[in-house]
Amino acid sequence: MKKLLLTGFEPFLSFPVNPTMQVVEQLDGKTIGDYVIYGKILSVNFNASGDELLDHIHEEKPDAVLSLGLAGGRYKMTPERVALNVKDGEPDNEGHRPIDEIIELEGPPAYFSSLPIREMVNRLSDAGLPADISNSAGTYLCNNVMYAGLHWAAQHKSEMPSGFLHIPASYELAIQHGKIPGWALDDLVKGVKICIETLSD
Ligand code: PCA
Repeated sequence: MKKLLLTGFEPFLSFPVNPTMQVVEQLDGKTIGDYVIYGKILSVNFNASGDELLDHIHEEKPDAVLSLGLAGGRYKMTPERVALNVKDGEPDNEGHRPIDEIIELEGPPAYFSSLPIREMVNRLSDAGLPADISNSAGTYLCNNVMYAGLHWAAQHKSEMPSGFLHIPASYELAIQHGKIPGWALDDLVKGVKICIETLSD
């Protein structure tokens, strides 16, 4: 059986709950396709989250990595196409706010996801779940973690598929927030399972 490292994030900014945490908690320890799921929650901290991901990669030695992030306001599930070598944006949970910073001084400007993102979108759509490829993971923590995983794989000449899926808010979060669309948590879980199944075939 192969191992899949599935990560989510803690709450941040104006989002008092993060549905990625709930999805990861529900799927941790489950078997999906060829993979046993190892679920971990990352902090929303520019100085720590990339290293947290790499520590989990070193500890668990996964065969694939799928990181989840909340994209509050998006209507669809969106596998990300690229990670940029940039940190910039709103303050993280420690109040740290990088402006126009480089993540890895020696790293390339960007990495493409090594997940089968087109197949993921096709299968999500076939299952009746709105989905699209996103061409920007932003420059906040999600991009930072996606870049960290792909940079590690490049440096270690690893063929481990790695990448990022942004998910919409849950109903619970949408109601608390008041200005963003929401999905049923069960549908968010179903969509993430479909993406993981795509890795098995
Ligand atoms: N989403 C944020 C960071 C944490 C999360 O769940 C992002 O899109 O960068």
